[in-house]
Amino acid sequence: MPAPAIFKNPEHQATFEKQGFLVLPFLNEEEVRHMDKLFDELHPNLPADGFFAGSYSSDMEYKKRVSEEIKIVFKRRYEEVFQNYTPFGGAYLFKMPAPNSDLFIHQDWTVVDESKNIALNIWTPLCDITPENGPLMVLPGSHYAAFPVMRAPTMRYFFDHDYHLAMEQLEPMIVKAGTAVILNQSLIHYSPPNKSDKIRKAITAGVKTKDAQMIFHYKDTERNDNQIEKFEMDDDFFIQFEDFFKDIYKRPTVGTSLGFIEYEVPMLKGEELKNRLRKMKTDAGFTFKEIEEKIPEPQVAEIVEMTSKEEKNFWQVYTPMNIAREIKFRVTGK
Ligand SMILES: O=C(O)CCC(=O)C(=O)O
Ligand SMILES: [Fe+2]
Repeated sequence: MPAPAIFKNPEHQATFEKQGFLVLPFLNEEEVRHMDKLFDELHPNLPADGFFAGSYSSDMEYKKRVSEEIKIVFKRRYEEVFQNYTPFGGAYLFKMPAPNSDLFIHQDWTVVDESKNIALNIWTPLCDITPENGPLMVLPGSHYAAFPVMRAPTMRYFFDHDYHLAMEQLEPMIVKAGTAVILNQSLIHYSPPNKSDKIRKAITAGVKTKDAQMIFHYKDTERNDNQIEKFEMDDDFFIQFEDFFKDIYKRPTVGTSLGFIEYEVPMLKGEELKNRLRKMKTDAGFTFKEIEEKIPEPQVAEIVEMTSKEEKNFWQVYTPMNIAREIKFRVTGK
């Protein structure tokens, strides 16, 4: 049994199921201003560069305060948009204007049993998003219903081996401040560096199927088998890590172990991955970008034609720089 409908509006539900995400106006101007002001109050000293999530912080008070405020401010709209739901808090996400502020392509962790329940990430920017300031980019149709996989910090992504094939198919979410991109947490997403001259602030707010048990998986990377330990967790476990980048890779010290399950992530690569991504994207109603992988040989016929027309010899037309540019164009289309 898949998760019961979580959107009140059947059209929202249908679009969300098809695409794995839905774009909806969410916070009004006043709510955006309120969350933006709170961010400034709580972050008097900003880092020089990088991407940050509030959940990386070791300050428990700060993380609880933000998570509770998100539940309060988002409630107005939750009540209008959702049914059969439980909110589970959230965090600020910010990108400093710097080349290292990108976030690697990923799927969010499995936090509910996705065969029965659903977990949403309501990603809401506090400024207008442009192609330059680090937009969220999603791979339409790559969610659990199309390809059911489990995710955890010590588990690989099914597209890891050839992740560039997934990168090529991402679509940027160019949305105004307060407009949410509501993602299924299993959807593949990424965000490029912020190339503007201002910080890019956003909020991630969690909503799940009503009363769904939070779960988390731990794969001991020392083990050479497919045993994965499953834990029942509190709703706000993602803000309970003290030293985020160390603790997420360790066996959890909070929650209750339910014992082990046998599971192996199906790893796809090359043509098999490409075909799967093509199906995902086209089923979601998006165009798959057919990108030629092979670096083409310079085509002699073309050169001869150009040489006679332009009366230039090979090296005048095809300087090493031109060749490099041509190859880049043929590979990336830019
Ligand atoms: O804010 C971003 O750029 C990325 C957000 C993200 O990965 C998430 O909300 O799960
Ligand atoms: Fe994410």
